[in-house]
Order: sequence, then C-alpha cells, then structure tokens
Amino acid sequence: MTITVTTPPVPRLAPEWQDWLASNVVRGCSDADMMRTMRDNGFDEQYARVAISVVRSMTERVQQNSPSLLTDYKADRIRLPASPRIRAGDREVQVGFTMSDPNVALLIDVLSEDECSKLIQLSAGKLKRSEVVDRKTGGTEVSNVRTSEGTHFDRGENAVIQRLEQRVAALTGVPVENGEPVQILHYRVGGEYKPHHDYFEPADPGSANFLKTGGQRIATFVFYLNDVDSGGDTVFPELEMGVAARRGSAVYFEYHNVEGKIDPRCLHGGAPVVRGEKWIATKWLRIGPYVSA
Ligand SMILES: O=C(O)CCC(=O)C(=O)O
Repeated sequence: MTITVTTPPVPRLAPEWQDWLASNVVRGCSDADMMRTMRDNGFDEQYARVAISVVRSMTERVQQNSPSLLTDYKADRIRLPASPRIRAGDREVQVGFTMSDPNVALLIDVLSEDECSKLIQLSAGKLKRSEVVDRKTGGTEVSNVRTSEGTHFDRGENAVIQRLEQRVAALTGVPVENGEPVQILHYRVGGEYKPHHDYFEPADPGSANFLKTGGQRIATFVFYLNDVDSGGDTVFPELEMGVAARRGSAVYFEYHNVEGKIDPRCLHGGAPVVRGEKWIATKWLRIGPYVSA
C-alpha cells in the first residue's frame, strides 16, 4: 500500500509585506524588529521567520548586484485614473485638475457635507496643539512652523473614516494598510503651516525612527472639511500654485518624480487663515503597511 502524505500549501506572502520586509532590510532593520511587527499583525512565528530570512537573502543579493534597484520608490505617473469623473469606491468624484511632474490633483466632492460635519464634530472635544517632526531626534515638538490644533482617528475608527480610507485606496491603488491615521487639523485666524515637505528627509538622523513604521511616505491627501471665509489656501511655492479650501474637496500630491527620486517641488504649506476658521483632514500614504510605533 502506498501512503501519500500531502502538506497543506504554504500561503504566499502578500506583495505589500514582501515590499515592507525588503525596505526594512535595506534600512538595516534587525530580524527581531521585523519579527515583532509581523507577530503583532497575526503572522505565525515560524512562517514569519522563514519569510524574513528569504526576503533578507534575496534583498541582500539584489543590493550587492544592482544597488540602484532598491534605493527609491518610483512614481511613473499620477496614481489617479485620467478622467473628469472617477469612481472612488462608493462615491463618484469630480477631478478639478491634474498635473504631472510633480503629480498633483484636485478632487471635488470626495466627502459629503454630512461626512465633513461629522469629522469636525467628533474631533472638536479632543484637539491638542499640533507638533512637527524633530529632524534630529526622530521625535516631535511644538513649533511656530505649525500653529494649528489637531487630533487623529485610528484606521477604521468610525464609519466616516472607513469610507474615507476606502475611497483613498480605490483612487490610488495604495492599500488601506499603507495609510497613516487620519489627522484632523483646526486653524484659527492667523493659524498656518509654513511650507514643508511631508516625506522624511533621507539625510536627517531622525528619519530612521519614522521610516520604521511603513517606510517612506509617498503621497498626501488634504481633505477640506469647511469653506474658509478668507485665506487658508494650501500653497505650493515651487509650483506657484494655491488650492482654496472648499468643503468636501481634496488636494492630492505625490513626492517622487519619474526617475524614482524624491522631488522637493512638492513643498507645500497651509497659508494663514485671514477670516473664519479652517478644518482639514490629512491622510499620508506610506510605501509599505503602516503599523504605529
Ligand atoms: O493646511 C494645509 O492646507 C496643509 C496641511 C499640510 O501641509 C499637512 O498637513 O501636511
């Protein structure tokens, strides 16, 4: 008699996790750190160990043979479909304009009036002075560069956030898991966010700490939750362009050029509010799955 032993197929590691492991190896992360994150995300320990060792050995070989392949993320073209009206999951969205080099788009009616009001209402009681990244230490600090108050919602925290995240994923093709928690910001008269970059500057000593949780940022959505009476545009000084805050619309921009290099022309800021107030929701997208530290 012949006994055939069959072993169940080993599930394939999702491409996002392969990318996440590879980018961590490139950054010099230890196996123990990667293991901890995979375990926290429900991976079996033995499976995670094998996955880390396979991706590490493949990545190190590529690193030796063609180092340029691993250095950067490449934005070939804007991650949004080219059409005046596009489907964003459960909602049809109007495209106000798109530009490439660098990739920027204005999206109209991405959030309904009710959704905007709900996000404001849910945030109102829990706002704290906003902070900025400390580029030396990898911590955060209060600074006059950013004079807003803010709070955040964890991924999937409520129904409006879930819809927003699904729309972002449908528009960009970037998985929900690669999104940072939605930040809600409130600016009063005079409140502003001086021009800055949202990516973590590779040369800064503090960046390594932020890169641990999903790799480099690749794109931003700024959703406008109210109309601002005067001022408060999102400004792009290098592009000589400003986007007015209009309830329900969003400006989307990416940070990498067609050569896969970070393009500093995505410099942007929130101009001072002159009259009224400004509420926005910011969503940053990472190259790999984001797991908060
Ligand atoms: O306030 C704005 O319009 C821009 C906000 C911003 O730059 C950010 O949150 O990174």
